Amino acid sequence: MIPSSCLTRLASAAGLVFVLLSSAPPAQARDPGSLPNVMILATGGTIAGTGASSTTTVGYTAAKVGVDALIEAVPELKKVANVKGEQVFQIASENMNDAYWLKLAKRVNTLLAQGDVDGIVITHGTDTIEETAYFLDLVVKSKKPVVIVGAMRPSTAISADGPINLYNAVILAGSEEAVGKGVLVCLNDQINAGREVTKTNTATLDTFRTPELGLLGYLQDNKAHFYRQSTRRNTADTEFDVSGLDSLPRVDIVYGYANMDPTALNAFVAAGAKGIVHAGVGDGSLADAVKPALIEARKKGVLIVRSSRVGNGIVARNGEAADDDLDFVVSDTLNPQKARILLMLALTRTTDSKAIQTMFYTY
Ligand code: DAS
Repeated sequence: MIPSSCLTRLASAAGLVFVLLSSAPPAQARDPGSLPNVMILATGGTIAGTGASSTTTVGYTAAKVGVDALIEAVPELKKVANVKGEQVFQIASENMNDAYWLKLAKRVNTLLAQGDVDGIVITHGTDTIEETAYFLDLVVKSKKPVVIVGAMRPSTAISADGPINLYNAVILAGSEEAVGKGVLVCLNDQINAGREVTKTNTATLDTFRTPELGLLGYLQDNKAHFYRQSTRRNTADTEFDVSGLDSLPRVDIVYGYANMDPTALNAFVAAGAKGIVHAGVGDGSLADAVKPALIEARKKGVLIVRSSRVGNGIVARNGEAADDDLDFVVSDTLNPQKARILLMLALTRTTDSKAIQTMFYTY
C-alpha cells in the first residue's frame, strides 16, 4: 500500500511532467516566410457554437462565434501558417442550401486562384459537412487543399474539440501532402475524403467515418499522414462549373421503406423536381407500389437515380430493376444525399441519362 504522502508526491510529479509535456511547443516554429498562407472561411455550426454552461454538449446554440474569435482561441495557428479569416455566412448547417453552396464555391475558387493563398479551411456545421464537402469536391477548380472542419462540442464546453480540429485542419490545408487529394474533411485527428465521408453518430467526437472504403489518413503530431486517396475525378479535373450559376436544378430524395406509396414522389414531381434520387431498400429495390409512378416521372423527363438507404456497397445497374429498359441511372456507391448532389450538377450539363450514368461511374 503506497502511503498517501507518497501518492501526493507522485501526483505532483506527474502533474509537473504533464505541465512540461503540455507546454512543449506545438510545432517547430519556422520563420514566417516559410509558413503556408491559409484562408479560414467560416460558415457557422457547433464549432462556432456556445452552450449555457461548460457542461452543455447538446442543446447549445450553433453559429454564434465569429471567425476572428475562432482564430484568436487558437494562438498556436500562427506557428503553423499565416492565417486570415473571413465570415462567408453564419448558419447552423441544417439550414444549408443551394444559394449558400454557390456563394461558398465561388469564394473558394476566387481565393484559390490567388497566388498568395496556399490552401483553404472551411469551418462548418457537422450536420451537412458531408454534402458541402462533396459539392465542393465537384466544383472547386484547383488542386490546392480545401479542408472542411467542424466540431461536435460547442466552443464553451469542457474539452471542446473545435480548437484542436481547427489547428489540425490548418496544418492539413497548408501541407504539400494534401495537394491534389480532393476536398477533405478533418475532425478527430482523421482525414476523410469528401466523396465518401458521412456522419455516423448524432453526438460523439468520432462521428465522421468512411465505413467501408476507409479514411485517407491521420493528422498526428502536427503532420498529415496519408495512406490512400480517392480514385475518382474531383476538383481541378471536374467538368462542372458553377461560376455562372445563380441556382441549381431541383432534385429530391424519396426514402424507401416497407408499405411506402408514391405520394411523396408525386408531390416532388408536381413541385418541379428535375431529378429524383430513390433511396431504395437493399440494392436500390423498387416497391411495386412506387414503380409505376417512377416510370411515369421518367416519361415526363425527370431523371431517376436508383440509390440505396443501406449506406454502403454498389447499387448495380440492371440488378433490382431493368435500368436499361426504364432509362434509370444507378448511384454506384454514392449514398442518397451525395447522389443528389452529383445529379444536381449533372443536370446543369445534360439531361442525357447515359452521359449522367457515366458521371456516376467517374466522380
Ligand atoms: N446543428 C449542427 C450544425 O450546424 C451543429 C453542428 O454539429 O455543427 O450542423
